Parts: sequence; structure tokens; C-alpha cells
Amino acid sequence: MKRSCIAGGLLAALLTPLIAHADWEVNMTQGVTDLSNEIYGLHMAAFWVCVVIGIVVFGAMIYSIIYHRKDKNHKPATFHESTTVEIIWTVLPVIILISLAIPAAQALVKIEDSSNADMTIKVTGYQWKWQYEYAEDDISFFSSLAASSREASALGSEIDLDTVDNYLLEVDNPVVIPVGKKVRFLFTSNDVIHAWWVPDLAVKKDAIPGYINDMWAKVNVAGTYRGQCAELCGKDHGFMPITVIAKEEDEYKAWVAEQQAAKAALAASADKVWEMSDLMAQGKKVYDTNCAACHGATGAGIPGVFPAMTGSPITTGDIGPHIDIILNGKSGTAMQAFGTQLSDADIAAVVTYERNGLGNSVGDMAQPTDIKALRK
Ligand code: HEC
Ligand SMILES: [Cu+2]
Repeated sequence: MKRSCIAGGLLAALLTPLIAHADWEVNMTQGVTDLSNEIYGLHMAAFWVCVVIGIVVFGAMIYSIIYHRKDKNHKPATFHESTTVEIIWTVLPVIILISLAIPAAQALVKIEDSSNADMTIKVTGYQWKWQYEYAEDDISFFSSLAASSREASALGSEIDLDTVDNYLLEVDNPVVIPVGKKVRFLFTSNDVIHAWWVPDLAVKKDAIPGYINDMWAKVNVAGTYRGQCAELCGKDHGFMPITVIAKEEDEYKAWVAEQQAAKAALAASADKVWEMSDLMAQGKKVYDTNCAACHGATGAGIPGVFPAMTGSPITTGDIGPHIDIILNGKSGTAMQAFGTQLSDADIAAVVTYERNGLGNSVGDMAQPTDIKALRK
């Protein structure tokens, strides 16, 4: 009697957290798309089947251990081979598996069907940021870790991480999509394998160099949804988050118009002659976002891996080779060609910043027109 109380208490203790903490965040997220809800439903169905099987199996086992034990003088049954039992324990699992497999296969077919999309966004993984290209609206931008997280995570930072909103989950340029539209994502990579993972959208797909994967999402609820790179991709794998903002159609249209205006302004900036102070200020921004991960916030680099910018023969030598390595990269090394990622103005700014900041003081500067002239 006493022991069965203990067993009962144990079972209750095991089950209480499930009941008492209904909003305890250990479960899979339900998400904000029809598909994510369907996947969540499948997950819960499989979960409850497991719970029932668990209770039946362990219940029978615990019952037998308690009531049929030797010191109760229980007489064991002596039968051997029971066709009925064998048929039951074959047929029953087959029925359970098939009834789970049918809806799961139907969901898989839907996941793979990215046809008839309303719009397409190409997502490219880079070490360590994402590029988003909107096929229809001709918008293209990079999305990197937000400055707030970057500063707080820097070596020697004394910023209290609890005070940073969405630490390591915030970006400078979020990817914006309209609510209620089928958005098709194409995934690829510029360097190593990354993976674009946003749980609320039920999208998790590898971004593989030289290969294009696709997946889609139709978000039902406007809001901000966060995710991360889910494929170990090098030193800053944990520092390339994803922020998706789903907006109502009219707000989305306004955002598109804003992006296109910014693009026009950028094109205009390429022909103007910049002041040294403007180049330096912009250059620091560009450097911190795109270069500091490898060459260090102070330009010290990582000896033997990433060269220092402070006192480097290239950053303090002729400006031509300096611009060239940033524009075209150095093949076979982690130094990417930034010509495809940064505007003429941004490259001019970062070159100027490296030559006159980070402990260097060469004194010259690059103008966007110089970069334009050197583009191949
Ligand atoms: C993913 C890591 C990474 C990032 C990000 C990166 N670099 Fe580099 N960079 C390298 C590596 C590695 C080299 C050395 C290449 C070699 O072997 O010559 C290098 C070399 C350089 C050099 C030549 C230095 C020398 O002394 O040889 C310059 C200048 C430079 N990078 C500028 C930049 C700028 C500007 C940015 C940002 C726009 C940037 N790098 C971003 C990895 C990186
Ligand atoms: Cu990655």
C-alpha cells in the first residue's frame, strides 16, 4: 500500500510540470503560418501517442513489479507463444505508424511546394551575415548583427548583457515581408554552408555554396520573428542572426518605396566628393559591421589568422593595392571580394578609415569615383 503511494506520487511529480506550466517554453513553437501550425499539430499528435504508449507500458510494468512480485507468492503464467498477442503487437503499432505517417507525408508535400509564390527573396549566407535580394522589387541589402549586440559581445566589453534588447538576435537591416502573401525563399551561400532558421515561420534550410534550396512561408500575423544561422559556419556562427518583420500589405509597400529611395540616394552619393570627416565616420560604420569580426575592432587582427590593419604594409602603403584587396578579395583566403557587397562610397570610406584610423595616419583618402574607376 505504502509503496504504491510512492509510485503514484512519483508519477504525479513527473506529470505536474506538464499540466502546471502550460506556457513553459520547452515545447516547439507553434509559429505564425498555416504550415507551422500543421507541423506543430503533427508534433503534438506524435507526442500524445508516445505519452499514452508510455503510460500503458510503464503502467503494466510497474503494476506487475508491485503486485506480481515473488514475495507475494504470485504464480507466474507458463504459456509459451500466443498468436493472439503477437498479432496484436504487430497490427497495433502498424496502425499507429500509418495513421501518423499519412498526415506527416501530406505536410511534407506542402512544405516542398513553393509554386505559385507571390514573391521571391534570394537569401545568401556569408561569413557572417545574410544578404537578401528581392527579385520583383529589385531591392538588395546585407543584414548583419546589430551594433548594440556587437558592442556588448566585443572582447573586454563591460556592457551588462541583460540590458541589451534581443542580444545576438537583432540585426541592422531586417528582412521585411508582407502578411498573407506566399513568399518563396531561395537559399545559397557565398562561402561555407550556413542555414537559415526562423522557427516561427517553420523554415529551416541549408544555404549551400553553388546550390540553391528553396522553401516558402505565408505569414498570417504581422510581427517580428527571430532566428539564427543553424549550421556551424566558423568563428562568428553565433553572431549572424535573422530578423524577419512581417508587415501589412500597405506598410510593406511603403517600406519598398523607402528602400528604392535609399538606393537612388546611394547612387547619387557615388558621384559626390566627400569630406575626410564624412569618409571617416562612414568608414568606421562599414568597418565595424563588415571587417571587425576578422580584423578586430581596434585593427589588431588575430595573429596568424587575420592580419592586423594597424601598421599593415597594405593599409599604410600605396592606396591602389589597398583598394584592390577590398574590391576583389584574395582568392583562397577568408578575405572576400567586397566589391559585390559594398557600394563605391562604402569602400572609399572604409579604405580611408583604415588608412587614417585604427592607429594608422597615412593622410590620404579615397573617393567613390576612385573606386568606380577601379571596378573591373
Ligand atoms: C572572414 C574574415 C575577414 C573579413 C570579414 C575581412 N577580412 Fe580582410 N583579410 C582576411 C584575411 C584572412 C586576410 C589575409 C589574406 C592573405 O592571406 O593575404 C585579409 C587581408 C586584408 C587586407 C590586407 C592586409 C595585409 O596586411 O595583408 C586588408 C587591407 C583587408 N583584409 C581589409 C579588409 C576590409 C576593409 C574588410 C571589411 C570590408 C575585411 N578585410 C574583412 C579576412 C577577412
Ligand atoms: Cu552561418
